[in-house]
Amino acid sequence: MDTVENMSPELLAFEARLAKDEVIEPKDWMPADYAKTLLRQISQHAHSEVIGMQPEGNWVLRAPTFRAKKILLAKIQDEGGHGLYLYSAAETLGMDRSQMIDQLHEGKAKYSSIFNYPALNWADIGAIGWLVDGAAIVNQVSLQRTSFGPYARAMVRICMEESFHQRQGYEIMVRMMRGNEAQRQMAQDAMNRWWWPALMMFGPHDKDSAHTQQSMKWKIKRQSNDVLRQRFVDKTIPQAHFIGLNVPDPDLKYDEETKSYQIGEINWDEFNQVIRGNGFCNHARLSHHKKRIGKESGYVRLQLHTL
Ligand code: FAQ
Repeated sequence: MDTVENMSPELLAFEARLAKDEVIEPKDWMPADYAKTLLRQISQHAHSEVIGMQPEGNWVLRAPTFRAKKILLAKIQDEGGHGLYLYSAAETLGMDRSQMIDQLHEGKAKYSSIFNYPALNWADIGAIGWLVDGAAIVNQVSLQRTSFGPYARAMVRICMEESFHQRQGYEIMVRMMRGNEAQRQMAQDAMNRWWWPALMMFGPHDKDSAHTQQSMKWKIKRQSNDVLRQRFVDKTIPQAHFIGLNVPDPDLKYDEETKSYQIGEINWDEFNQVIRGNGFCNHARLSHHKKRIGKESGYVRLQLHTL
């Protein structure tokens, strides 16, 4: 463990900068493990944005109106853009995008568990925008203050776009809840299937989270998994109730004192299965990605060192 006596002058200066909330830039000195943690998190975030285009992409040709189709197309395009900003931010740490993609294809890098669930009906597109983008915003607003400059700046623009995405999803849910009984049932069914996986997006409980403690010391993460999950819960449940959706949690309680909801236990076995590759769509998502931009696809990838 580092003590002030055995810390190098560079490390002392780095810690002092963090303590003053200074932003760390790519050419600044940084501990190797700080860079490694950032590269892991930012590249996984980038992979999530790009893999996350798949469940929605499936619905572009099936959108119920031309307006809905245009909005969905614009949203999916934004997600691709988010992937690009994030890959660019990660590349400033010295690894090029093709290497990150190889890590994804080899199972060495993850992407968000949420994208291993299928989008079965049009209400799922509403639930993805409202719940998945809604959860992503809560996490990403916090990351706007992350200590690494390129990541923090990417988050600012991403959050603005995610906020539009969240609203387009909620609009779909509102419309379906104002529709006929079959449409209301579709919306409730989507809520039932996406609620718990959306809560899992924030990662394991703080006590079980391998990286939170160190990432918070480095100010890579500004708030813990549980704090952000609770913020999402308190923000989203009133939105569900407002349009008449039930939250599929028999243990849900409202605490008048803290003005906060207490949720039931998350199914961590399911979460672990999904991140180990055994979710409904893991195989389909990765094989589609490999087919499109894998080594054998014929897609020419730019290598940083050739630029
Ligand atoms: N899925 O110690 P922690 C979006 C892994 S963007 C899969 O707590 P950490 C926009 C974790 O990597 C959604 N794996 O980890 C959109 C670690 O494994 P590792 C993506 C997960 O990093 C919407 C292990 O478990 N957002 O949705 C998950 O401190 C619609 C231990 O966990 C981000 O990536 C999970 N849910 O905290 C796009 C945000 N949770 O790496 C298209 C940035 C945990 O050691 C359509 N990332 N793991 O092998 C973060 O804020 C953090 O990385 C957390 C996890 C909070 C996700």
